[in-house]
Amino acid sequence: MASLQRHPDPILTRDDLPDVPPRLLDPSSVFNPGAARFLGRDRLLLRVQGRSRESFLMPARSADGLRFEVEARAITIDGLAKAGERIHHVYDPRLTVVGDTCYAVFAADLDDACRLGVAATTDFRSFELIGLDPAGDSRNGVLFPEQVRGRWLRLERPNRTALDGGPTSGETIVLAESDDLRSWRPVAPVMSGRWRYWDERIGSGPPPVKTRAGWLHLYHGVATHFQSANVYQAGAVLLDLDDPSRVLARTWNNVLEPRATWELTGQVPNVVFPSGMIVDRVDADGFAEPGSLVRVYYGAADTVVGLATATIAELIDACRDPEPPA
Ligand code: BMA
Repeated sequence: MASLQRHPDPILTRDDLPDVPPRLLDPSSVFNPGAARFLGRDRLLLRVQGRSRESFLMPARSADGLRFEVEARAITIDGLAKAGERIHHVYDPRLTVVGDTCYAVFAADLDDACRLGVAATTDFRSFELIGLDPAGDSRNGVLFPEQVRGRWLRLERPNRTALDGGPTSGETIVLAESDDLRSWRPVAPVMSGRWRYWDERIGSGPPPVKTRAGWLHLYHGVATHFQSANVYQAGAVLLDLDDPSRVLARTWNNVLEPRATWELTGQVPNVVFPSGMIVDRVDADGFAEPGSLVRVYYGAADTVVGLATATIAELIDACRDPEPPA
């Protein structure tokens, strides 16, 4: 069975974080990073929680995709303070590089809803707000790396339910489109959770990667049927290149589940939450090469950052694992 292979230890823990006074002194946790290869380096945009339990975004960079140096600063998104909303946290950014721009789609917690925002950077130092959704309640927004039929596309997951004792969640990933990255219209539902199996509630992981077999997309699934815990796992799906609302194949088994001690215990136990994915080799037409290594960065137990690897071909094979006959 094809699955992701975890690096034995977390690649980042709170011990790797420099202090950033005054809000991030001796921070609590680092998890759910956005990831991209940008300006010649592998880069992460980390979710870091201070002792106030506020979330901040800290950049990190690496020459080998394994050892990351965290910069001693939290980024600010220019224009966000003027967006007219009281925002408590900005978190779980997903990074997409288009040309010389790196876009971050992030979640912003307001008093009574979570909104998605899009910010852009060309130097990974200053980030500028392009737009914050004026309405709605969604998380796990991911931008496709190219326009399809002249429109920007993203996947997102409307929040419709509250997990038992946990955060709001949802069971459907939706495709949305935009002309300007500011206002978004829903196009069609893409996929739903599978009740009683590993992915009852679902949400997008890293942005989709273009392969000749379709858009390869990792997502998280939450099993909610255990007495006292929600178990967050990772799976994969292939979406049609021309119509990404069409699912071509979907993993029946998860490809990564909490097993290491640092995935099973922490701030929120039993969580692997894939949020970044870097593909080593892309061909001249922009398709990920089947033999290419894929590095998946994920939050573990909402406490540390893990790394898991596979090849593109292995992940595509995992999507095609047949569902057992009824
Ligand atoms: C989700 C999000 C993530 C978090 C996960 C597990 O709903 O809030 O940020 O990592 O729950 O707690």
